[in-house]
Amino acid sequence: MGIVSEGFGGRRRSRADLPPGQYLTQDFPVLSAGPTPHIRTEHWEFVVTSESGERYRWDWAGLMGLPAEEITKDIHCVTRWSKLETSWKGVSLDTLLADVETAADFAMAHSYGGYTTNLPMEDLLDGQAWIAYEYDGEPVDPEHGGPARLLVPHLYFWKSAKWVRGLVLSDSEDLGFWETAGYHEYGDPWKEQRYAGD
Ligand SMILES: Nc1nc2c(c(=O)[nH]1)N[C@H]1C(S)=C(S)[C@@H](COP(=O)(O)O)O[C@H]1N2
Ligand SMILES: [Mo]
Repeated sequence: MGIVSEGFGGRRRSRADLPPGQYLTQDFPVLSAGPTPHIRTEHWEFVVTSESGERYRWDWAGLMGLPAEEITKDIHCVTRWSKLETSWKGVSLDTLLADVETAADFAMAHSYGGYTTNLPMEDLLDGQAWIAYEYDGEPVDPEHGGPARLLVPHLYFWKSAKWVRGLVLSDSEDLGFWETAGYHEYGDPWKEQRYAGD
């Protein structure tokens, strides 16, 4: 496999589809900062906490009852691998946040296992972010964040919190796990925002 790949849809993809400093991979690497939590869907919940402290909660049945979307997007890890046209199914954050009363500018995603990552609210809306529960037509593997992960493919993939369990909305920006460790607070792969100050 060279720098040109057919992709799943047959559309010809080229180096122009790769952000600077990235290389293409066909496999799906696993990058986890700790052990893989195994969460049964009976115990799974997703909680959005607004800046006023109001909580909005979905259990697995609630998530399954929401309109789902098929998503095909390129993903870019800050360790420099990119994978083109990955296929997911999930619920858009537009759908989940539709009835959440908030004027917050920032969100912190929290995961089972303790991982966190910060995102501007505007990057979670307008068809840019999903809670994904299928990958390639199958339930998301636990090591890839199943039963459900955040998917925010326009930012470096560390923003796509695996085993996501909630969002805490806030007027001010806090830093998550990798952002506290020196990674960029925003993480735009096209601007190569890998580390703080890039
Ligand atoms: N909860 C959690 N989410 C996480 C991570 C993690 O360590 N824990 N790693 C991040 C990083 S750095 C990347 S590149 C992607 C990797 O997802 P994958 O293992 O499915 O390839 O998950 C992101 N989300
Ligand atoms: Mo990553």
